[in-house]
Amino acid sequence: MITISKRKFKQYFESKMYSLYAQPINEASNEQHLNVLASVLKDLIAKKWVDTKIDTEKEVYYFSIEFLLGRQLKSNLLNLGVENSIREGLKELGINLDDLIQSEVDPALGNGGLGRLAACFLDSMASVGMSGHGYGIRYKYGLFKQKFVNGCQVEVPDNWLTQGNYLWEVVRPNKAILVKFEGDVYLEEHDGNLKVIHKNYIPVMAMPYDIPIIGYRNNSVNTLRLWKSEIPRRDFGQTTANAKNYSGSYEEALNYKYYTEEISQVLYPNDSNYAGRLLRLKQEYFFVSAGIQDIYRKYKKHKLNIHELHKKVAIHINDTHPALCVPELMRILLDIEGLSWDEAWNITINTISYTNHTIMAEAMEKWPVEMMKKLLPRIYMIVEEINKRYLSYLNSKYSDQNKIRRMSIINNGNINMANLCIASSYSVNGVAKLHTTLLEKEVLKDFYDDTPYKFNNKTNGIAHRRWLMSANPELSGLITNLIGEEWKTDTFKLKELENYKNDNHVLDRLDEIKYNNKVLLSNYIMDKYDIDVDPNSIFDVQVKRLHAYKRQLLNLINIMTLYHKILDNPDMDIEPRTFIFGAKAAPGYYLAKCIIKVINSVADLINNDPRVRGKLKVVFIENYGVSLAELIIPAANVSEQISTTTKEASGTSNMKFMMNGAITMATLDGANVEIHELIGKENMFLFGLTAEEVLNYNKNGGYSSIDLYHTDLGLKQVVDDLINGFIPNLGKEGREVYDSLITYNDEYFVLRDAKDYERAQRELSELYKKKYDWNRMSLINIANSGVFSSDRTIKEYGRDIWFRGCEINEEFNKL
Ligand code: CR1
Repeated sequence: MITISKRKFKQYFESKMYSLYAQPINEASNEQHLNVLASVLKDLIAKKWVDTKIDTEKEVYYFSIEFLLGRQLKSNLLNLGVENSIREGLKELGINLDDLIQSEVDPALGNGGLGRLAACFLDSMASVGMSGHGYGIRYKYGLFKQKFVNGCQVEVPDNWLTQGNYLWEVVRPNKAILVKFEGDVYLEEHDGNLKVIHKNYIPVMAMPYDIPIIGYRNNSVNTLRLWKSEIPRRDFGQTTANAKNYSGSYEEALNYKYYTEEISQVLYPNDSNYAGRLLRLKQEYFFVSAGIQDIYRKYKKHKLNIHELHKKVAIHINDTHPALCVPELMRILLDIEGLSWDEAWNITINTISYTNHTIMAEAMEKWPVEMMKKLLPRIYMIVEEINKRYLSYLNSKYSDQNKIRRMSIINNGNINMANLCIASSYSVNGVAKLHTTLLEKEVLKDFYDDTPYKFNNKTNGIAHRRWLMSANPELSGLITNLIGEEWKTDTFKLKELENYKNDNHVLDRLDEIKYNNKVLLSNYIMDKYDIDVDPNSIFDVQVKRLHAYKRQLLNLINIMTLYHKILDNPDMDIEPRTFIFGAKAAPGYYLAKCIIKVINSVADLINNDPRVRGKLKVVFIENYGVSLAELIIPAANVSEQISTTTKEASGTSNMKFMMNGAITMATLDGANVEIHELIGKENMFLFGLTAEEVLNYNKNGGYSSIDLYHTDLGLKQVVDDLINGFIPNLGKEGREVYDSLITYNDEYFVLRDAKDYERAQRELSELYKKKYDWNRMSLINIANSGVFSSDRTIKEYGRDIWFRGCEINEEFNKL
């Protein structure tokens, strides 16, 4: 927490304006105002933003290939507690703070849930006072910007660093690190000792860019360190004596420059999907190696005992993308520290913990041995050795060769990264109860049976400061008026809101606040798309990545069914609804792109049909991301969480919606299970196959979608609409979607669940007519959402994983 008076701030701002831009405030652009403000804030926190505490307490390093931060100004002001004085000060200088907040770029260095979770965790680690830092990549281009052209997704590069630098970053050239790719590795004898020599490697410089992560009203300022890849600068301190010689031709020099810079050029736009490309493997090793070397350097600087590394440092790998932390740490301990294998292994396995984020087969990373051998020769040797020892451990314990093959790290010419992570870490966690159970009982059963003590659940969470306090100030204000301030640091206190569940005055206020948020969103939709949506209609929202298993298609089929019903029965009594979508598809994911086109075409059809005017609207908001989420989620009445049961590991938008008072329409999948445990089926709408039913179907080849199609004529009509010209401006995309349902037997049970979904939607509509019942349910949702603060999640990670005595089972240690 810092304090600054309005007067002091104004002086500070003015002199910063002169020192940075040498001009008076009233001549500066909006962008310059923003830069000056960020610079003033960075100055204010500079003293607290100390580099390291490594010698006093255990530090956590969270490695993630994505950090989906969102805009920082508003949340930094909130966390520092200086918003009011700064707002006032700026006003007197003729500057509107909200304009500055809105004009900040939104760094999209992530795809979806995984990257946003990492950002929420950073916020929570700082806010609970934990010394926890992030390591990632400073991509020059973040996730593409989405535009719709004739209803189709078109990807536009996200050139977020338009000014060359990011507002909040500080570059630290003195802390650059050398990362080595390719080359030859062999052993040489030195004074009777064997030494690993790496020659002819390609040196790449990792340049650290630090972003401060400010805790909520405390003294913590942690660091997110993002690495940019560069050609080593001339004054680069580290030796490249054994490096490949690039003194050759101009062309060679250019190629080398390209090789180095390409690594941090662009974020892969796949969500829960394995890219499998050489450049991706380079990215993974690049940021992992830079981070591990950075930790090691700090550790040595403090002259700490290397044998106790695991007592001072916790390294967490967010999904398998940073899995190379394992062999990289081993490399340092073996080749640089000169420890024995057993010593090095003991430290490594007690330092590294791993989170699995998905059971989708297509997301499981497997790198070809040949690729890794060539790109990372020394790392590959270490992986091979780990595998050799792991196999001998497995062979000593089991005779079932199939099981051993399944558990092997290297198999069929591929390195299975999840297996590497599990074998080499002391903790493996899933991200919601059902997901962890599925890992233990199905997907990772062999490993769970082998080392059950490694497995644990950590249900995801969200930064309530951003998703409630900052995104929904009116609701936050009401909550504070009712129950005081304490919920801001202890969200379990939200439970006290239940005392007001029969207070009609409070329920009216809740209704009013939701309405106001809906007006804000309606205005945005009007400005952007010239579509007039009625804030009195039910705002029914599905925002997340586009993926077949998330079943935007199920939502659409229900919309089409409703549409037909109204056409058939124009006097039908229906609650007006606005269906809102937001979703990016991976550029190479053809079916997902077809679904976007179909939704857009249906939206056009419905929005232009006077027969359903005032009853139905469909809006697909382009370019969904963190900033739009902050506008959309507080305005939602209904939260669509309708994935095929077993497929969504957790979901986190479900939590954000709940905290903002939306009612969840859900399958019992991911963290919807926990929502259900908290509030019961009477406070949400449930439908669909159970996990058991889905698993049974999957074991027996699915159900027959074509039989269902022929027996349910309502469904048949809607499915046929995809190919019979009923939806204008739809061609091959409709056929593709049709085929996924009928020809390819509906892998995600869309048609199978459609009827039950329709039933649940009907019930929801009925409830909405009873205003107080609806708002009571909304209040109960908010009151029970406290457990989903990522502060809770982070404390659990700390208590059960990072700070627990993590001396792992003896037997395993000997690997
Ligand atoms: C899951 O699909 C989960 C997030 C964060 C995603 C989603 O259900 O909420 O992770 N998984 O845990 C993912 O991106 C690579 O896997």
